[in-house]
Amino acid sequence: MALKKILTIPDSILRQKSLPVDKVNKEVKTLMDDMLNTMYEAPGIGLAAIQIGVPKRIVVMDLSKDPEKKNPMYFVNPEITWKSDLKSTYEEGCLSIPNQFAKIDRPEKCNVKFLDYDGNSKEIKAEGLLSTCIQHEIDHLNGVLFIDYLSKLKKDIIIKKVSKDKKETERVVV
Ligand code: GNR
Ligand code: NI
Repeated sequence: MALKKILTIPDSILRQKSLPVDKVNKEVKTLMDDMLNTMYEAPGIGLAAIQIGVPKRIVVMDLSKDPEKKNPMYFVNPEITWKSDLKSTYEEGCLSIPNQFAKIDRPEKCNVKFLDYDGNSKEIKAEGLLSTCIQHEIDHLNGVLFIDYLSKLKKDIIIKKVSKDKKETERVVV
């Protein structure tokens, strides 16, 4: 199973809007397997296909606290069908924005409709970390990043920091 490179800001591909998947076929399943392994390797708790450069509406997630007990979740064409008016705050990070964290307000609860790994239609009620994470991932599918919710000043500082770190890493590699 292939590990893919995770794109980081300011890569403009991360701003593309991903397209719906019309069938959960073998190709889509292989992509989901590669995404899951790339996410575990990172490590992270969620990954959207666009983060490895594929503009399809696919998300994988694993919120299990025990690395021995894997709990992979797959969301194809996820859609929020309901969200609470009540908001909650969570300290978010993103594999595409390495080493940067910020408190973000989002609806505390939401309902999400999607296709699972077998292509079956599902709808779940999400709260807590699952609610935060699925909203973060659906944002990726729409080209939105958590830094877009920050002030211009905070956002610019993060973009500058990540760009600088990226250039320094490039220098070491070269
Ligand atoms: O690994 C991740 N952790 C995380 C923490 C708080 C809120 C959202 C996330 S998702 C992130 C992985 C990622 O970038 N997914 O797109
Ligand atoms: Ni992210």
